[in-house]
Amino acid sequence: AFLDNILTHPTFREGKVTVNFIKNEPKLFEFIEPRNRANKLIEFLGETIVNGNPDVKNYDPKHVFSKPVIPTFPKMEGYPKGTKDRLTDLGPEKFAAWLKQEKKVHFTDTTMRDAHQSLLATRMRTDDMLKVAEGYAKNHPGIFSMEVWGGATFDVCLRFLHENPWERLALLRKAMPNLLLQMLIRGSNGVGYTAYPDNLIEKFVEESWNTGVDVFRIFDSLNWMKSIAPCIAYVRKNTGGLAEGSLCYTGDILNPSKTKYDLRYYLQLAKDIENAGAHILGVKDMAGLLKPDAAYELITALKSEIDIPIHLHTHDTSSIQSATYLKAVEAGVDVIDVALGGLSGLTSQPNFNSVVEMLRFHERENAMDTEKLAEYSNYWETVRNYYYTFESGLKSGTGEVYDHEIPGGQYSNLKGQAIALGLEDRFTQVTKMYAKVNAMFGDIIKVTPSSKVVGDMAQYMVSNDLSVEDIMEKGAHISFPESVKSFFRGDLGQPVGGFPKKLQKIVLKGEKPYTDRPNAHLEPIDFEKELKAFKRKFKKGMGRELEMTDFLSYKLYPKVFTEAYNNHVKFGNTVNIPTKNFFYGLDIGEEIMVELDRGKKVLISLMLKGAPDEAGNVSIFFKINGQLRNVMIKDRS
Ligand code: 3PY
Ligand code: ZN
Repeated sequence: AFLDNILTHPTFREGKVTVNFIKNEPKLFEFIEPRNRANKLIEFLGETIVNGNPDVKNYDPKHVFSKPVIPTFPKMEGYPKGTKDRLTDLGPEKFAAWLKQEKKVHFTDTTMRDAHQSLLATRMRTDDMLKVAEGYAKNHPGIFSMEVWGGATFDVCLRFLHENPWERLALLRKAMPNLLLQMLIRGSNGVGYTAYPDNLIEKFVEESWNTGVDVFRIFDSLNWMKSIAPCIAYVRKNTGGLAEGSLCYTGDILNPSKTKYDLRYYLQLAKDIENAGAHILGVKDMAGLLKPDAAYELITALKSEIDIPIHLHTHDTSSIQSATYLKAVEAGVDVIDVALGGLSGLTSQPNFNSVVEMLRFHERENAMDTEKLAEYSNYWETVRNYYYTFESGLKSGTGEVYDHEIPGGQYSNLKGQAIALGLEDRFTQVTKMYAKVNAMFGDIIKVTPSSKVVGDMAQYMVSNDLSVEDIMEKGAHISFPESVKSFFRGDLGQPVGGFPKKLQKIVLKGEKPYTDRPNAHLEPIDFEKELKAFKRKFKKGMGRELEMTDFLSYKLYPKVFTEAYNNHVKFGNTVNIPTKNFFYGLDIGEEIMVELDRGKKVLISLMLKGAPDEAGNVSIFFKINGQLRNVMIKDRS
């Protein structure tokens, strides 16, 4: 019929067909599209089958995957009311007041952000989240917030998963309309590794709210108020959401020999954050250094000094952080961060299911349906298997974290690299060097991106056999890693107590550092003009009109966005390919159902994989909805 429609079209009949005909009459040609899209998908799958997903290392084709069981939930029409409804009713100020007067402790579930960032190198795909998001939100309306966005997820979505992070957020928003959605934002560094123009961060905050974020956990990698305060102001001005200004905890307030970050320091910072307009105070213990007794002391003091509710975040790297939570709960903390069992523990957050049990019959108990929590935990535990090539290999908690102070996510990353290279013994050298570098830098706050600077320097020194003395004595002849130079130049802001002057001179070699906000040196963005140019540059689109959010992705990560775009042009939309097949291809005879962009589903099966010809091309036969198709893939091995 479509052919008839074309053949009988006046333009065609009058013999005036040009390329414009297709452009002007897109409806007539719609049939071509799904077919094109399916062809692109098998190009992608073919590539993965022949050459492997470039992001995957050490895949064992004999690895056994089991099928995750999606918890069944009683069919509910609507969603039970939750915290998002309350925020809409009350607005942020009154919401914060409500939270503060709650007797029970509340929970943030980090499974869809920090947990997989810390355990699986941030590789969790949207597809696996969406399978359970709706049911989870319906079954657990008592959860305070779902941390689902920001941190490293933005970069990894674009760079490795061929996903649009904004689309992830929008889809999760739709699936969980009753719960607060939370993101992590690195102050003036946004979701990147260096400072961005202020108006870019402002626009980013606004679009995040428009797309679905309610709680903005704002921190700075040096605890620098000049990076935290503007971001709090943007949330207040451009959104109806909650600004959670956060202090990053390091050191040990109970250790009398560690005087730089003492209780007084944290109390002052908390007051500054409150005065900057935060609705909630975040206490972000990114390395899991806050010991139980220190937590009691810190939270008790904060509770008496500030008026906003307190939200505690930790990592279980040492394996004792649930004790910290218990003490914090007894000191009156308002919300704590936990991850569902299957993705909890070690460098991730403490186990949600167990923390709920720990607090059963406690006077601040917040009863949850633990049977259902367990079902979701089991789901994640099985899903986790799809990501096994991204596991760090970490097997147990470590007390050494109190010495090296490496944040959870960074620890599993570094450890994973060492294990993969067979350099586990070298890893201890790196962690010890990490501590030395920190001391040499003047004992700084270490969290993305400042933690990366320390890590880069430590790895550089270990691999070049350099000691601290070498740096201080022969540094003039050493060319330092880019991130280190940038740090000493002031690109990440100013550390507490300033830079160690002698080392700064050695690193910068005469270049002049600055002491004001790095953002002040950056040209503001002319959104109107640049957005137009952006749309022209990427005019092939991504199967849809490009928007402001795409432009923001581009401004934050120009190179990564361009690659994601090129990938999309080549392979189309790959987000609906099941995770196992996205990373590891298909087995002969395996059949999968993939949804194309507009709700159209195709059945794809792998029939045959040929041997490479002389030119190295491999012929692969698929069936798409029963029809045989063939792609030729160059074997690049
Ligand atoms: C991030 O910035 O991604 C973090 O999770 C820091 O802890
Ligand atoms: Zn964290």
